[in-house]
Amino acid sequence: QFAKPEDGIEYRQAAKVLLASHFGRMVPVIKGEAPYDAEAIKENVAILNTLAGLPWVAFGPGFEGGDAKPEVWSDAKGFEEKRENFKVAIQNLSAAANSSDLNKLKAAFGKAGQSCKSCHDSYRKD
Ligand code: ASC
Repeated sequence: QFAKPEDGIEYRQAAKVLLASHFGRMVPVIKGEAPYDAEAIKENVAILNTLAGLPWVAFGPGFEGGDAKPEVWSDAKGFEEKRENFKVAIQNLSAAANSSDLNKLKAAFGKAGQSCKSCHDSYRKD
């Protein structure tokens, strides 16, 4: 899958760049600074849904390094819990987007952002 660990690290970082872009671009809508286009949000969240599954294959054994703390590997169970929490948060965000209800979207968006931050606080070097 990856010829060398650096390729995996580059892959997971690239996936995170895209995740951050597709997550962050919804902020103006969440803040009420841009109009809520339910169809555009649905399309964007569908992309997020796909992206959200990508980084993890490159966090397995042998992919230590990059911005990841050693705890990703020494506390693999804790990291897996964060990953599961994120998966659920993105599923809930998809459901909220598909409901076309801005208030549901705002709530689910906030929880997804907390999930990102909670994992970064524990497992990413600052
Ligand atoms: C982002 C991004 C994160 C999360 C986090 C939410 O857009 O890049 O890591 O949101 O900041 O609190």
